[in-house]
Amino acid sequence: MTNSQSFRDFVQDLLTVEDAVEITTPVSPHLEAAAITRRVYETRGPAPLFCSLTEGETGFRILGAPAGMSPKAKGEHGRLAAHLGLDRTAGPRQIVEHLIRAMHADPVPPRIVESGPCKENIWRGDEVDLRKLPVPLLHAEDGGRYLGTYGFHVVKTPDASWTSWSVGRTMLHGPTTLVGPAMPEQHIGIIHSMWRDLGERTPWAMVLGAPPAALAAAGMPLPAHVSEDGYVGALTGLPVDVVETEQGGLQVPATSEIVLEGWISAEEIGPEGPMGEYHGYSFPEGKLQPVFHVETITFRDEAILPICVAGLPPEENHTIWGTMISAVALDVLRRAGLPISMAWCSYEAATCWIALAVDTKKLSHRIITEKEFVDSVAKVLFDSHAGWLVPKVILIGDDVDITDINQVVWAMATRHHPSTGTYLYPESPGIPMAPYLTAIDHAAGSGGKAITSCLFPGEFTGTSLARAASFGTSFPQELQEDVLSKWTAYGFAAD
Ligand SMILES: Cc1cc2nc3c(=O)[nH]c(=O)nc-3n(C[C@H](O)[C@H](O)[C@H](O)COP(=O)(O)O)c2cc1C
Ligand SMILES: [Mn+2]
Repeated sequence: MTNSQSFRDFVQDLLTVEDAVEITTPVSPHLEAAAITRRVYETRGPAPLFCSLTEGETGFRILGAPAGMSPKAKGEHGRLAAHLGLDRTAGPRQIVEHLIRAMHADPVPPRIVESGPCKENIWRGDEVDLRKLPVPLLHAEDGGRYLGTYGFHVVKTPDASWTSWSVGRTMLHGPTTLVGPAMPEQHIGIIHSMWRDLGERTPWAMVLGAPPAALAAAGMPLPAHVSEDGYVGALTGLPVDVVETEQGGLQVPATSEIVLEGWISAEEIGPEGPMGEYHGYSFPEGKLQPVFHVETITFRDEAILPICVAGLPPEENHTIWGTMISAVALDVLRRAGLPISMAWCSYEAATCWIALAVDTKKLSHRIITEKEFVDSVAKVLFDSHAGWLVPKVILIGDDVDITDINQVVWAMATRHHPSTGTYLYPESPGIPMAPYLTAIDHAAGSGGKAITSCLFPGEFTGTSLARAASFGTSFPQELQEDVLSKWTAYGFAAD
């Protein structure tokens, strides 16, 4: 078992490398844990493990910022890399290619085992009361307390051919009920409607404190009918050990911290939200969403509930969701034969834009206008499950490192032609969450998409005259090396 396969091992390892801190001071799940977690994201502090909570039954713990960013010296993407079984030093390119490799490998289906730590404690019948868990209030303006912000839904098609694991939020609705989104474009929505069409409720489980690789895959827009469990096996190289739910019919990872078992009502809806969200805002209105009924709760001893306190980047909607979208989008574009060498949802852009690096050498070998090229990117990306999630696309020549936000800003300011470089796709359907959408957009189900080209005209013909003026490009290699070797001798501090 490695850190990517067990949340408990993952947390232990974070503590060992001092990228998590055990907090024994009593902390309230009512805003205090979230306020600390928010400050941790914003200061790149170690993930807080709250060991003494003032609400909920004793013994439960909370981990904040499970995939928050770390300081450079500790590996900026270390927590994310650890989710995926990579070394903490792995950077965006290594992470994205690792995710893509597993998409092309044969799925490794999960292995059903007899029992596991998630069965150490079982609440059934009258014992089931979600308020016994430390359900946090995450922002003062939220419409309720959120139990599920870093867990995934488990549902299966009626013919059992497709198991879907997907990250989605759930808010406390009653002692044994939750409410949360199940959008028709997301796989939980598709499967929920299959059961509804049969006139049945949807058998459902929610896993909190899942194997980190499983959580990441559940936040990844893999295509419909692809079971995330088999993808996780391919990603980690080992089948996920799963146990049968107490109610039967679904399987959940054996090492999970907390498992909720029940069903989604075919008809019933309840008020959900508002909640501070991934784009960085909170709006005053909630929505009516499906009701999830919890009939059984199983959990590990000293169970740890992970939480994401959504809002200004970077939090897990950016580090996990944004990275997973980047990998799937890059794979879709490459498979279509487009000259795209990297895709990156800049964390700073709150998963509202994706930058694409264009292989300008390959581009120059095609006889194609900018409009034709941009349209071909739009066609491939906007028709994909991943493309639905991100409304804005930026195309930049691959001399720019699109994972460096400073370089992206420089390219947008200096390469984008203000009168000809923006291409609009107003009819393209997209996620209805974008903060700028109007009531008319919501009614139409499309807020539109845009592609911003930062490609120089000469990059289509191999005749671009622009050369970056910088340390790395304006001096002979030999001189650069000489300067670097004498850097401290000049009197500067080492990098
Ligand atoms: C921390 C986090 C929270 C998320 N919350 C939601 C959510 O509440 N609703 C939603 O539709 N997607 C949410 N997502 C994104 C989905 O998990 C993602 O789009 C995934 O692809 C959905 O699974 P599916 O492709 O199997 O439908 C979240 C992702 C992360 C990482
Ligand atoms: Mn899916």
